[in-house]
Amino acid sequence: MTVLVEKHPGYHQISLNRPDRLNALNTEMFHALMAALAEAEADRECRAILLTGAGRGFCAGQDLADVAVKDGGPPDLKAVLERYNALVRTLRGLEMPVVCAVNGVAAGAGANLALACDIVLAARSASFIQAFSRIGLIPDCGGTWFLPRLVGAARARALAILAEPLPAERAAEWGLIWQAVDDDKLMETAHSLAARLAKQATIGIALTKRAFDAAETNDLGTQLDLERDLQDEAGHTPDYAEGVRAFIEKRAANFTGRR
Ligand code: LHQ
Repeated sequence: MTVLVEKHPGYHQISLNRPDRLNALNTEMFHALMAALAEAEADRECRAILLTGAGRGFCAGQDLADVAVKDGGPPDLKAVLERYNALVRTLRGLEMPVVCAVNGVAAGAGANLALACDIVLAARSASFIQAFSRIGLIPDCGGTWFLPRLVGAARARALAILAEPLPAERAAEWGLIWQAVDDDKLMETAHSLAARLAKQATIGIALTKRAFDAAETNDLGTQLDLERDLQDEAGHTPDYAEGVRAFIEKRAANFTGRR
């Protein structure tokens, strides 16, 4: 099984599982990952996802053995990228938060897959490598979009061109990720975060994700209009009614995550 799914109360843990290849992505793993995400989406009890990797790495990007240039020329890289693009679009569009626990090296598409998630934690020993330039490629999986937005143009360009490993702690200092965590605390921290998110107002979080993504291309006026519409949608959820009621009654809210 190239991807493992563990169901916890309120959330699914999805683990990339080719540890001897540092969880490099091949076609089978791609399909298994898409299926795991679809399963989480279809499960009404699932209100958050925890994505991580088995073994000492998070994900070493595309399995290079599958895309080696042979006598007939390069493989169909456009087809490979169509798959990656579908994966990134799916992650961003999921109507629930995705926590990524980067347990070890995240390279190439593996690094940018992590950046597509909503809240990224990384073990202190983990690192992020925009490995693409080492093999003559450009950052994909949204790398050229995520990097400058997260760390600014100067750092984005140097990371992409030099392909030097960025240690987790510096990644957190630079705003590439949310938090670097001691190795032995990573999974504990990630699980408690996923469990906490699974009790939050899920639709509000989904609409927040949508608003942030739209803000990347909207002008302020358009974004204000979008916030008005999404807030109206959030305001019609039972969780909004419950949230306000709980505040007034000075008790913890009991959110359902439903529309
Ligand atoms: C691997 C891989 C790997 C296969 C480690 N493939 N086996 C999109 C579309 C089309 C084409 C291409 O790409 C893309 C997107 C991309 O993702 S491009 C970027 C692809 N990824 C890379 O270039 C990273 C390649 N890996 C590495 O540079 C190193 O493995 C890192 C720095 C990640 C980790 O280094 P180490 O900790 O020293 O581990 P290692 O290199 O010894 O790897 C362990 C094993 O995993 C090893 O196999 P072996 O049989 O010797 O034990 C590696 O060959 C294998 N492996 N990454 N991407």
